[in-house]
Amino acid sequence: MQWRSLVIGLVVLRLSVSCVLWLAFGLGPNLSLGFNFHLNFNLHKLDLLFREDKDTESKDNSWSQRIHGPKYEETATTCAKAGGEQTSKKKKSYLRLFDGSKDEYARRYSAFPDALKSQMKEMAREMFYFGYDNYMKYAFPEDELNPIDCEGRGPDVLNPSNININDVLGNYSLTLIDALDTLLVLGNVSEFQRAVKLVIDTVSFDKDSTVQVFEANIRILGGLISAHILLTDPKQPFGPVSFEGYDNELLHLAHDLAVRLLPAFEHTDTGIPYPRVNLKTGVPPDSINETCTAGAGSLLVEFGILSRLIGDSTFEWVARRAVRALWSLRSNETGLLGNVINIQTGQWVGKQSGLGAGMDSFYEYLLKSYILFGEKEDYQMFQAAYESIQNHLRRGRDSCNEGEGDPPLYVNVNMYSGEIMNTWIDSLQAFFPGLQVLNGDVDNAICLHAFYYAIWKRFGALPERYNWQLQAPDVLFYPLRPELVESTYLLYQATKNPFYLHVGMDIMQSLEQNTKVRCGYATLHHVVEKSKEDRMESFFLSETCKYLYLLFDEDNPLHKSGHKYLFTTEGHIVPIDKRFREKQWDDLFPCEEGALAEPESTHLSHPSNISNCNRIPVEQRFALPLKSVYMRQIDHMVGLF
Ligand code: DMJ
Repeated sequence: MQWRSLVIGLVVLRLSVSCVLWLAFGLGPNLSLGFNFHLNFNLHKLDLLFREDKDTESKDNSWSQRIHGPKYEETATTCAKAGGEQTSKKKKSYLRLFDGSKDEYARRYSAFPDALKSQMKEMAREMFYFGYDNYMKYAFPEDELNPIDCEGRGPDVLNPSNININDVLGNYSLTLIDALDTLLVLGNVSEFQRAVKLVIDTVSFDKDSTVQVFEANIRILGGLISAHILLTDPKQPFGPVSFEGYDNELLHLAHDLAVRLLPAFEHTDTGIPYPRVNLKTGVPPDSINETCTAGAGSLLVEFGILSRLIGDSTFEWVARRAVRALWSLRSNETGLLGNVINIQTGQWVGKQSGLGAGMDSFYEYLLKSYILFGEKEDYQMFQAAYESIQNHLRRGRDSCNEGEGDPPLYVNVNMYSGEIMNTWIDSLQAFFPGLQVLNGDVDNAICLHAFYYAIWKRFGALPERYNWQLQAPDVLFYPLRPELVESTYLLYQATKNPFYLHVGMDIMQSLEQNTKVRCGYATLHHVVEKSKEDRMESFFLSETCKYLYLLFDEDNPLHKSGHKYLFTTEGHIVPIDKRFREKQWDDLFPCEEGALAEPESTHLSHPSNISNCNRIPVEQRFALPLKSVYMRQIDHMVGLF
């Protein structure tokens, strides 16, 4: 009986809403119960009805216009007629229709009590230890924890072609190495020391494991060098971390691994490395000649630090040569790179240019290498790449917090023509707002982050691919990735806006609710149904938990010690230290010009650092980072209401 009343009530309500819209704008018949598509469709009708200047607005800044293609055109004609009278009477924007509700957002997000912050910090700490302790109990020395069956997981030896597993798991206690510096961030010096000793005593790279060079570099090499640097830092900002008898073993292990990765850089005509090596035997004879841009071009931070620590330029040289080779193959027309390349011919096999899978950390390491090593060519490449991204990938209104039109979004385009190739964005792209913060572009960072946060709110996770045209996931899994919380943390550092603490809390609560299982946190197999896979990737402890904890721990030595740190793409912390800016060798490429010719003026405008937050207008630091009207617009566009 109650159900029936409820259903009848809903139908009546729906019909009333339709009637009102029908009378006002002629929209009634389109407002169906399957509202995701239609609401979006209606948004464009509203947009057209109230657009101030249809001709100038309809230039190429509206990505949602592309959703509907020819249908949009037809609608545009009809609506332009229908709305002509109203627009001539009074110029309006559909955004105003949302204005009435702005307080709802301000109420929800504009404060975050200290007590809640402490509670969230504790929750993040417990989250880490639930995963870490269970890994140590049930899985170590294997690579990963299967959190549902409470078992360890190593490489899939029975199925060598299972690259989803074998690219990452090398039979080298991956999760422990990846988690080392998180232990220090959490202030657990004794467990850090115990873990370091375990690594020294048990890990060997003399294994018949074929791993991806990129994954071994960011997770293992990065984990080892970060732990080594923190251990040997004379200032000991994380407490008395060093211990008697430590004889640079982590650095030796890192060096040993890097030497085993070097064959990837041999016998390649372009200098772009092979994607995989066998740690014992080198590049497998049946290796493919194709690799992705991120895989080949994101080795410079770890390889460069290693070179500078041990005084051997080889590692930095091969990594830099790969970056230069990729860079030289960018399109002359757009300045964009593709996502997959043939390492012998230099031909682009994948011509898609985007910010997510296959490309993400390539951009990230151009800027981070510059921040760390101070090499001008890295910054020049980054700035040129950023300009091409803004010119060819970015759609939507010009300013995040001003004006009309769709929210800014970065789409996947053909590297040569700049034409949109598909209508999805992926979960990896959520790292980009964090990089924009490092580059001082907080405005764009705020908007892109808000879009991903809206998707998170809708599913309680980020689907691996989200189709903005269909307002639905294209690829449904979520393997506990850190990118959104990473950007949330960096935006909080830049703005100190309590909004980002709420985002962090939301993320943590959904992780607890949707991914916690018997012995850890599990990959979501299906973000809608919330079914799970028995896998906890190592980056959950090295990144997701670390960024969550740091978000709520304002007094962490990382923030308060007076030293500056950089996060590698795997979230490993490295001090920005003058010793990494000093090379013990001459120019690596003495006979060649730089990757870019020297600019006329050698003056470079530097990326912002943390003190830049003082330059953010006060209202942006303490009110909502994004006006309510735009937040609501984004929520609407991802189908949240
Ligand atoms: C991490 O291993 C790194 O952040 C990498 O750059 C890409 N993404 C995964 C986690 O999602």
